[in-house]
Amino acid sequence: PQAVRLADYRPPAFLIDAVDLDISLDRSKTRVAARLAIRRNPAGQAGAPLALDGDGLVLRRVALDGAPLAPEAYEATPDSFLLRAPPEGPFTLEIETDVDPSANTQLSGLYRSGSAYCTQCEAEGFRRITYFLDRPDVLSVYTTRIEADKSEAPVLLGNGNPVGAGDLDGGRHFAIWRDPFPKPCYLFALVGGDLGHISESYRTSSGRDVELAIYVERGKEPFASYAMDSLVRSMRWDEQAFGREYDLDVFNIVAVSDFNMGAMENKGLNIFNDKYVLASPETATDSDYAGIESVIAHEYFHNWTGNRITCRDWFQLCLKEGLTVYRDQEFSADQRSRAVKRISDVRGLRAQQFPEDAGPLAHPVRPSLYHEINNFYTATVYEKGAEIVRMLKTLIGEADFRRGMDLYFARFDGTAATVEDFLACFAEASGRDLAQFSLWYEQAGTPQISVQSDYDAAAKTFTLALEQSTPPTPGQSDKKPFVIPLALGLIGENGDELTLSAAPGETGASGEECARGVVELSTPKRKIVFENVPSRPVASLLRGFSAPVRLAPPQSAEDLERLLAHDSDSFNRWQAAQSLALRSVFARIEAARGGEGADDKAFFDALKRLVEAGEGDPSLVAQALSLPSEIDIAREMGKDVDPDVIYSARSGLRRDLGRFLAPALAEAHARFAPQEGFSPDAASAGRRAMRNVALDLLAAGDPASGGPLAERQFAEATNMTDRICALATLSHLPGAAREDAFAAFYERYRKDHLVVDKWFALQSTIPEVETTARVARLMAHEDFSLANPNRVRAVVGSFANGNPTRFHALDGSGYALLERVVLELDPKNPQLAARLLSALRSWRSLEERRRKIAETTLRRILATPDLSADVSDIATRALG
Ligand code: HT7
Ligand code: ZN
Repeated sequence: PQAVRLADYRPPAFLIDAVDLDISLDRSKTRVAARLAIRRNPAGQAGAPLALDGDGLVLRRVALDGAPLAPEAYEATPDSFLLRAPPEGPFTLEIETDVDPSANTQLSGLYRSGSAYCTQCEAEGFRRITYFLDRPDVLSVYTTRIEADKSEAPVLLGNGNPVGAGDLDGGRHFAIWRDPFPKPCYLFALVGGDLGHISESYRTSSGRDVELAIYVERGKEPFASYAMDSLVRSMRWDEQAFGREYDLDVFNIVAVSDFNMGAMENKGLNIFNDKYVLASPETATDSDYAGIESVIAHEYFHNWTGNRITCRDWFQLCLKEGLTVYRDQEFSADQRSRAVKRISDVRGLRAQQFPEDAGPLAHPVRPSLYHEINNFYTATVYEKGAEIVRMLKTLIGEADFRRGMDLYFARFDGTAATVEDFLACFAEASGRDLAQFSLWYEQAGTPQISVQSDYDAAAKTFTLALEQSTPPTPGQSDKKPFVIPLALGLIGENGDELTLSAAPGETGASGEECARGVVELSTPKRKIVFENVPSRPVASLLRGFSAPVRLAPPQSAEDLERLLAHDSDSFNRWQAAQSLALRSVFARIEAARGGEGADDKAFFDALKRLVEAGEGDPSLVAQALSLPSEIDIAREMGKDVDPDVIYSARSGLRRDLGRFLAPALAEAHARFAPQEGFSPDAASAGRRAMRNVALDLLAAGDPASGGPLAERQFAEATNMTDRICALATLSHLPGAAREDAFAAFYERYRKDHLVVDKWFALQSTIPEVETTARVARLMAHEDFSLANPNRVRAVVGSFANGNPTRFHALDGSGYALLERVVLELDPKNPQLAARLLSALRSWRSLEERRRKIAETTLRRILATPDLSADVSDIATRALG
């Protein structure tokens, strides 16, 4: 496919003010009649023909201003429509196309999920329904008439408000929906099916009544109540935190089981992967509940950041996605423990975005070129995009940030905006020049910050010498310095927080920086001298992870222990535990090569004190005990990664820690036993997290006692979190008990596809040689289907992304399995195939033998005939 470049952006030559759709649903031949009110765009290229996008369409009829078009007046292929000489004035174009929803395995455009009809139009799916100017800067008002068999699809939903409905001859019926808010076609949606629903009335802060409904497979209605609760809380929060009210009379959510991503924010009609809607204590884990809350919020928040203000072009994707992720993260932080939420977001960023930024698929948060836009729904655009918004707020302060957001909403409502438009609002609100800040959108790569510290006991000064550098990334060899907000504090000898006092002169931090505890690093180097420091402090740097950077080199063990015990910043206390664990793993790796072994005594003692303290937030203690994953360790290593070496060093640490803490862990496991009744709230989830991390470490320390404890918990569990965590612990202990538990789990939940996904995923991540064969068996299981993305992700995605020793097996069997699935899936669902292939994005950081096999695999995939644009783009860039 052709490269698309940001620099080539031109306004559309035509605008489409109104779209009237008449869609007659049929399983294999759905008739789509579109009437488009078109006019030339005064800002567009004069005299241009009208070129509409299509994708696999069958044209039935076309008319201009009511008269059929002569064949020589236009040129139509399945993928394009050209009106050679459009009128100079406004005109109406009527186009009738046929589409086959049953044959749509890509899950883009109009397709069937189970027995329902549904759509997915972002990014370029609308062109698979009708010919159109399929670009986000063409905003139209839509009226949609949907017709279907009443028995097959008694529920007919569209965007906007319902304005009509009725019965027709032959058992058919119709519904008419009108959306008064101009929108790009990627926000179009319809649903038809025999669905159940729950509903609730919501009154906005200005007193408007909105009817909320969540549609699900019949019989699943009770499972949607947490999603509804999350929706109501999201709506209230957006009013309070951002002054944003909902704007239609109805808000509908539909859950479907076949969906390429998490959910979609179609105006007034969000369509969800049912994984992010359905929950009950018996079937959903605490992390499922948290996921539902955040995805419901995310899609709802798009109503303002994405829908009312949309993107001018797909290069601006972060404008809606980064900002909306930031908003959903803040929402969840307000609903739950802010510290735990931050830790979990940073874990996610480091696990997904850092490797992306360090490998061949690295791209700026706002890319300047793409071949396949579907491959740019990335952790960089979403998660790093959110970090940029958070940094902006840190830099300009809360009040100016809110003023900037208000200005953005006021100025760009109803338009398709750019990152420049967004930043200009904050520059205006704060009076600050954001030119250098905008580099965060333009330059890829994760900045490294190195720190030298020096305490002068005689002068009672403490000096920090900071330096930033950013490694080269594809197409960007030289990086300019970023503006980096560095939140910091100094921890004194007794663990007290020292007051920051800047030394006068050039090298001091400003009074304001000291007062806020945030210094700015905007040059390659900066030296900061603090005065009146009574004794050697430990610097607590990058508090709350105030910028998406790497800090190097790590501090000494003693400094980290001081931070773990005393830092007032919860994030950095957790970070200290992670850094100490990493030191231990690396020492163990060295020891295996004949070097000095790890001395973990002080670290283990510190963790023991945390577990025994029994006060504070158990979820924070659970986080401190959750060691860096094998993938975290590989990332820190950076090069010549051998997953087997990492696995055995990490297992050794878990074993030793489990043994050392055994009595405290056993006590915690008992202390946090389930209470009467189940609540998904953060406090209860924190208790469960602590209980389950204790169980897992106990079993790592002593399988002989931990195994039976896990078996008991598995059998007696009263909620899915406790049951699946027990099963996860058992999954690391080969033997009959484990296999019996898997069999019992399947028997119990075989009717619930979301729980069966967990059963598949857990087996795919067993770190044993036999697992690759097990995964092949799972793919032959009667419940496995390549047509269902959640199932494919559960089996193959979990294997490739969550089982490093097996996926990177030295005999190449893991890569061979991925290759086979990618190539089989590609003709059916290229978006999903491409995402799976991204598991190979860090192949260059592997040790030589694995690197060679990975490269050969990528080359073979790339040489396969008829590869989709999606997969060939990933393979090409991964090799590039
Ligand atoms: N904005 C939505 C993105 C999305 C999507 C993109 C490409 C292909 C399929 C898709 N489904 C949903 C989801 C979101 O970020 O809110
Ligand atoms: Zn989004």
